[in-house]
Amino acid sequence: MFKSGYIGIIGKPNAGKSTLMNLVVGEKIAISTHKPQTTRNRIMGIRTTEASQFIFLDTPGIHKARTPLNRQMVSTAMSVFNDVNVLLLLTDAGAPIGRDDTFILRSLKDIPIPVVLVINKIDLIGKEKLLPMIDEVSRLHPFEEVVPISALKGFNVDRLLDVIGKILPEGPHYFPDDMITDRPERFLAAEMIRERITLLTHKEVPYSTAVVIDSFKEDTAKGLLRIQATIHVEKDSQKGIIIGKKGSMLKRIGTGARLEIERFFDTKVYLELFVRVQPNWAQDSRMLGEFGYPNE
Ligand SMILES: Nc1nc2c(ncn2[C@@H]2O[C@H](COP(=O)(O)OP(=O)(O)O)[C@@H](O)[C@H]2O)c(=O)[nH]1
Ligand SMILES: [Mg+2]
Repeated sequence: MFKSGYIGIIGKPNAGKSTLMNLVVGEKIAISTHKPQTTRNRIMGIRTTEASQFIFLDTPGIHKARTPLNRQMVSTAMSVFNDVNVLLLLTDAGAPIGRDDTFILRSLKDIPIPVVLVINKIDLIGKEKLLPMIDEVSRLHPFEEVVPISALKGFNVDRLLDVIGKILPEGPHYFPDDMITDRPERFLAAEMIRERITLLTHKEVPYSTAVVIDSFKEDTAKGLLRIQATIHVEKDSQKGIIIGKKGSMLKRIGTGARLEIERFFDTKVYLELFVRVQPNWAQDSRMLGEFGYPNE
């Protein structure tokens, strides 16, 4: 009997959703950093084995959002409620159940989909804290199961996969067995550039940045991939930060992203980056769509 279906990964920002998805898919397809709100789109990750095909949907964090970009991200996350066989709600064992978790639980109240509560980051807490925590959170919702894991260390993730396998129905191979994501290569490349910017810059800069791939071409004669991308920021001062003294920051961003893209695509890469000021793009719904954040 072949089991297959869709699994939505939801939770507050920074709970470890993208880390979990990358682990189960076996490739880094969703970028993940220590800064909240790194994931902006819904990203599919497919895990196919002899007995099953699990189709995971990684989502932006759900929280009380104020800005248009953040509201868009939350509505993207919540849109998976309608399309999945099971939801994994990730919480962070290192942080108390807070406002964002309560907000998510309230929005799950009338949803007739099985929810598995995944207590992530158990490597951060002692064993003596885990049992009372499981006891406490089990009361918050009629969860199908409560599974403590560490996505970072890979603890107990096999158990989570077993639980998912039990819930999913018998089904077809929805996707080819070697497919790991629905996102095109240019999207992944843009995300790797954005990840580098998120890691290397501070304060509002990562949140004011969007990366658009202008050209993505395989040069078969030279055996390399030529990528041109524009980094959009909202202000001149941010452009200055991204470029850095004599271009030093842009160089670090470019080198870091290039190495990551080369590793992923297993080819030499020639990466050219441009920086452009696009005032208020994160407030502008037309621009959000153009930059790859449409209403999903
Ligand atoms: N200690 C610990 N850190 C984790 C674990 N899972 C994720 N993280 C870290 O938490 C941060 C946020 O992870 P990410 O996957 O981007 O969270 P997301 O916003 O929910 O997608 C990153 O710095 C991860 O390395 C875990 O199991 N243990
Ligand atoms: Mg994420």
